[in-house]
Amino acid sequence: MALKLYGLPMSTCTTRVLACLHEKGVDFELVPVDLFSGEHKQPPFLSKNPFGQIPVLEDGDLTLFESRAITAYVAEKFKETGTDLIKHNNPKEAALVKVWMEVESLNFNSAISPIVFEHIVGPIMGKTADQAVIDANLEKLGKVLDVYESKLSITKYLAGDFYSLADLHHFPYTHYFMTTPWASLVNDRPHVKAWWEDISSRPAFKKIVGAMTFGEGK
Ligand code: GS8
Repeated sequence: MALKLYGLPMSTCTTRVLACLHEKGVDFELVPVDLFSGEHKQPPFLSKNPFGQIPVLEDGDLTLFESRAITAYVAEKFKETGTDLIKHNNPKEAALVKVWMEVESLNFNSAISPIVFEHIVGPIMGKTADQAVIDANLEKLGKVLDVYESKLSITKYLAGDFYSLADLHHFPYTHYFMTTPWASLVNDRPHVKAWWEDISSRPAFKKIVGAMTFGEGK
C-alpha cells in the first residue's frame, strides 16, 4: 500500500517530506488538507496530529507527524533505494548528519522561519509584517550563515562531502527566503551560495518547486 502524505504542495513542512520521498523514489499519495477552511483543526485530522498541523504521513497502521521525523523514517525504511540520505553504513557520518539536522532545526529554522512568516505568510492572512521581528531574525540568520560559510568552505555539504537529510531539510524555507529582499544573506556568502545552487538544482526539488507558490499572489 502506498504511503499517504497529508499536506499541501506549497507548504514548507510538506515540501520537506515531498523532497525526501522524491529523493528515495518512493510511491506515495498526497492527500490535500484544506487549511483555509480549518480542516486541520477538526477531529478527523486531529486524530492524526493532535497539534493540528500538516504534514502527516500514514504508512499502513503507522501515523507520523513532524516533518523531520517523517523524513528520518522514510530515509531509514527505504535506505536501500534512491539517495542514501542518512549514511546508514557509516556511524560517524550518520552522527554528523544528525548534528547538522539539529543545527537546521534549532539554529537555522528558528531564525529563517519568522522572516518568511512575517514577509510572506502574515500578509496573506491580512497581517502587517513586523519589521522589528524581521530585523532581529536577519541578524540571527546572518550569524548562522557565517558558521555555514566556514563549514562549507571545508566540505561540499553540511555533514561532509555527501548530500544528506541535513542539506535537504533546508530546502523549503531557503526557497521562500530567496524570494524576499534579503536573499543577499545567501548570495553574499560564496560557499553558502554555491551550496544553495547545488541543492536547489536537484531533480527532487525541481519536481516540487513549481507548486511552491505561497505569497506569489499577494
Ligand atoms: C511544523 C508543522 C507546521 O508548522 C513540522 O512538521 O515540521 N514542526 C512541524 N505546519 C504548518 C504548515 S508549514 O507550511 C501548519 O500546519 N500550519 C497550520 C497551523 O498551525 O494552524
